[in-house]
Amino acid sequence: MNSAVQVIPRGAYDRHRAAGVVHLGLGAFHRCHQAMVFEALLSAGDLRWGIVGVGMRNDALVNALRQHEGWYPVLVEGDTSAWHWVGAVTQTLMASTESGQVTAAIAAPTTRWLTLSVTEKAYTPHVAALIVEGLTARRAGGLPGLTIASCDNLRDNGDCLKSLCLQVSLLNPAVSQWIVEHCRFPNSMVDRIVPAASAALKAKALIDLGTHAIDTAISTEPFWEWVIQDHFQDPSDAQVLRQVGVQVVADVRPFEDAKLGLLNGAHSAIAYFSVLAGWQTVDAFVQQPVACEWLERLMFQELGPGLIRPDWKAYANSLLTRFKNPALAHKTLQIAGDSSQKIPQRWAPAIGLRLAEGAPPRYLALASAAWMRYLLGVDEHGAQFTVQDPLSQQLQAIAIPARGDANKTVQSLGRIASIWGPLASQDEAWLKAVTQAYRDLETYGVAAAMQRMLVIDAVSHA
Ligand code: CS2
Repeated sequence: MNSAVQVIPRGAYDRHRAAGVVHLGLGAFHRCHQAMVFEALLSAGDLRWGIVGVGMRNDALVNALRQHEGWYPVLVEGDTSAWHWVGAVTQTLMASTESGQVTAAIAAPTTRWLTLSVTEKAYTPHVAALIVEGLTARRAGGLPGLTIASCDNLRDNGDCLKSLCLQVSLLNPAVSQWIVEHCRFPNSMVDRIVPAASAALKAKALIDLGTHAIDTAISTEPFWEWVIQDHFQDPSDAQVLRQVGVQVVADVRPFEDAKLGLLNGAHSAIAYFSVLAGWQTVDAFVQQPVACEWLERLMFQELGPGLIRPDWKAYANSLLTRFKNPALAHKTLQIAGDSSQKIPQRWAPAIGLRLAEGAPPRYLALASAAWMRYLLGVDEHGAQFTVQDPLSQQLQAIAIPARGDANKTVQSLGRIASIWGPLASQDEAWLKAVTQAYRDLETYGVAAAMQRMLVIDAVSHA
């Protein structure tokens, strides 16, 4: 078929011999991030990075991948576009029906790494139990421990996973001790924007590659970053990963804080405003001069200062460029999901920092008010949408009866300490700023409330 889009040929490595990694969570992000890093290692001849991909929820995807023996195409879209075939996922399993095989895969002699991208809300004893079952079998088989790497947007994601596994193994102290002695849980920062596959992408896959590519195609941006703590069960992996562009560092914190605050923090703000205003994609938000200027202020005045990633300003500028990539068509409603799990990671630290300096952050107050307004599940034009969140029922049961009452809304939603942190949820000046912001949103609407804020700032700095 004729196509202007380049198609990179498939890697020529022996997939039947490729093994070494079990990955939990076969979502779009994993397939465009870590799996492509491991694909590079496999293509360079190191066969220890073949992946047993475990679908945690999406059985349809697992079935689709199976039909193509795990192969799937990734469209990398920037100034130029190219399809890359990825074959690193050599085997697929479903956690729901094949947990015994998952345990066996974790306990296989060839397995060296166990990785996860299961989203923030899935860090539960249930997932840890699956891991610990596999590790118990490894120990019983006299096998070495594993590097167990979380690839989710959580602060201290490796430490968090480790403590969850140790909690679950408490009843079996010998296993607990074995995990501590033999396994390593590096913290990491992962970054690549990967929207859910759209109908438009499926159409491109059909035209460029043929029908067999439709169900598994996925697209992403050229940029990616994986910064991981130098803390591996096999220390020589550090050098191996560096060869394909992974940054292996002693301390991930500066990178993690910058990414969660600037990228994810900005994303969440973009998402709630956009869902309310009816802007469907991230690029639709940043293409508007007022919204883009407002976002820059949020990033440079409130989310950025205090970060210790040395190049955070350059990173913030590069994010604005990434957000403008129109090819991604990254849906704002998708990003808005799971807000109760995301806000504590993304906004709460910056709010706390600014409050400690003595002034409630005004841009974050408007974003927080937008989140509260978003929980009503209806946009500024009266169109309804679904609030996807593990706590949606509880949150909407607070938000909906308080509709139209800014004070009641903020006094109830703003005091949830698990979302805002113990300080902000008790800080009267902050709650007052959010209440005022909520009134502004109700009175003027999203676009005019942003513009008003910019004008007031310009006048007060004149
Ligand atoms: C986004 C992230 O959906 C979201 O909440 O903020 O998935 C974001 O695209 C990635 O973390 C980028 O690395």
